[in-house]
Amino acid sequence: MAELILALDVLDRQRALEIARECAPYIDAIKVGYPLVLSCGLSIARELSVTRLPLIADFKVADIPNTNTLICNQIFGAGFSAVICQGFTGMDSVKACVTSAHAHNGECYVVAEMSHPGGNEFFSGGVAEQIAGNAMIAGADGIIAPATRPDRVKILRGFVGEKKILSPGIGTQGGDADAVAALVDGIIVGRSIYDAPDPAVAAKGYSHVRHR
Ligand code: OMP
Repeated sequence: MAELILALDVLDRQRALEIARECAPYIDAIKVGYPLVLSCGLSIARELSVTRLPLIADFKVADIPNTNTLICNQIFGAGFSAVICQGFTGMDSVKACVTSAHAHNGECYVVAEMSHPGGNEFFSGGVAEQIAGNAMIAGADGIIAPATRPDRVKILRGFVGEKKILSPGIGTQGGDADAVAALVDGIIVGRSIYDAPDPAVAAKGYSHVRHR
C-alpha cells in the first residue's frame, strides 16, 4: 500500500485550490514546490489547509546548515508538515533540516536520486546509496527515489529499511504506478493528475495504489 501524493505544480491560486479540493478525497498529501509558492507566496499553505491533508514543501533545500535552518523554520512556520531537502550538501546540512522538521513535529525527506534522465548523470557509482545511508544517520524520515527506475528504488530500499521512500516520475515522466507502488511508501504524481481534463477522476484512477 502506498500513499498518493499530488504534486501541485500549478501557478494559479484559484486553480490550485480547486484541484486540491476536488482531489482531496483520493489523495493522502499535497506536495507544493517553487512554482506555486513563487507564484502565490508561502501563504498558500494556510489556504490549502482547508483540505486537512499533510502539506509537503518541496524546496529541495540545499545550503549550508545555518541557511537550511532558516529556510526550514520558515517552511514549518507557514504550516507545512514536511520538507524535502537535497542530500549531496552533506550530513551537517541534512541534519539542520531534520532538526528543524522534528522541532516542529514535521518530517524531512532527502533526495537520494532524481527521476529525470539527467538524474544519474552525476549520481552514479554509489553516490545515491551513500546519500540514502547518510540521510538515515542524520535521522531523516525517508528519501525520494525515482519511479522511473524501479531497479534503483529496490537497491535504495536496502539503505533505508523501514523508513519511507516517496517516489516521483509516474505518468508523464514514464514511471508506472503499479510497478512502483509495491516498492515504496508514497507515489508522487503531478501533471498526470493536474493536467487531466478532470483532475479528480485522474486522482481516483491512481487511488487503487492506496489499498494494495
Ligand atoms: P510530474 O512529473 O508532473 O508527475 O511531477 C513530478 C513532481 O515530483 C514534480 O513536482 C517534481 O519537481 C518532483 N520530483 C521529480 O519529478 N523528480 C525527483 O527526482 C524529485 C522530485 C521531488 O523531489 O518531488
